[in-house]
Amino acid sequence: MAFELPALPYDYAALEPTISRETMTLHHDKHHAAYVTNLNAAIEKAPELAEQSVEELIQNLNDVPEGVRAAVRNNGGGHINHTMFWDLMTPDGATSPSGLLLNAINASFGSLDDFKKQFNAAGVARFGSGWVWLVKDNSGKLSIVSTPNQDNPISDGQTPILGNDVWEHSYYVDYRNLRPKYLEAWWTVVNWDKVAQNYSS
Ligand code: MN3
Repeated sequence: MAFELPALPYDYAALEPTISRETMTLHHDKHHAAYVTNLNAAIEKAPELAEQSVEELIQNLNDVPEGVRAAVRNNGGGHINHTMFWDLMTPDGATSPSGLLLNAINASFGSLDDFKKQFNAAGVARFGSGWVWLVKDNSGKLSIVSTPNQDNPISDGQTPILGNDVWEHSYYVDYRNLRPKYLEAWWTVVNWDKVAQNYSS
């Protein structure tokens, strides 16, 4: 019943030149793999948690025993965040949103360009390591939030439909210290079909 590292849904080099094979290999095979290994080690210390999905664990962190709570938060978060992240990128999906999703983006941010600007700005403003997210509330309204470390908005009752990883490990090989350049380039590999699916589900 241990958690498992999911395979990448495309080749390691599929997102080049935006994200290199080297970055994808390190990011998936080393970083994501370590979150899974460390999450399983934490669950071994609290076997009563073994029946829960990682989503359930992260949604109800206060129910996780204190002795393993930080490990579950960081590594369960790392597992859930990266599993979502791989699916949000593609070499060949829709390159922009349409339909209901585009309407919701326009309603919340004015335009797709304004949305991207605000999302990138939130990613740049995250001090240290973390994520920037597009989240949906219960009424379907969209907003941008940023979380530190491997925290996921589901811990705050929000539903993430898009997220970008602004830890240095996601861009340092390809963009060095230039996080804004990475955030800007990343839109070329976003899988808007998947974002639309997350929005409507
Ligand atoms: Mn990462």
